[in-house]
Amino acid sequence: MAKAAAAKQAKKPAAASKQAAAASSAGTAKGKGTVEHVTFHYFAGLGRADPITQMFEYHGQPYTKETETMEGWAQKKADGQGGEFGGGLPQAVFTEGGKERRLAQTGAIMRSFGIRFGYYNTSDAESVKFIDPVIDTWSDIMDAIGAIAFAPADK
Ligand SMILES: N[C@@H](CCC(=O)N[C@@H](CS)C(=O)NCC(=O)O)C(=O)O
Repeated sequence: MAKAAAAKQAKKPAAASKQAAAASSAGTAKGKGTVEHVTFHYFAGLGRADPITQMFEYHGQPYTKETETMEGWAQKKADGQGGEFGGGLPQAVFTEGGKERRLAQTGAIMRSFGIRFGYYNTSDAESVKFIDPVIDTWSDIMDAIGAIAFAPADK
């Protein structure tokens, strides 16, 4: 019995170090997984760009915010520069492996960089359960505010 308890005790450090290894392989070290530079486009103010800015600041992702005006963005969209996924802002642009990458949709941008930085474990269903509702609720709030802010004057 004492032998079994001792064996169980001896196993504990191994389990603890396995856990620590798993945590470190999740890659939450600041600065890990960054790309050289991200330019994200959004209007003046924080709005949908707020969580992206916070994540980049916290993790140390070099970035520049390119402020768009309503008129300027409408013109870019008319000129076919609105991106392929809906045309709304924010959009994040960066170069990787010599190729320009453009991401649209707040949730997709957050998840994409969250995976790169190690904050979103794609093989753990709990990531979806605990992280996505925060992002999606934020988007819902922005949709509600946007419906008021961009409502036609007669509404
Ligand atoms: N589902 C999109 C919505 C994007 C969106 O509607 N953004 C607004 C600003 S908050 C916008 O760009 N409006 C102008 C447009 O759609 O061109 C997201 O979450 O990124």
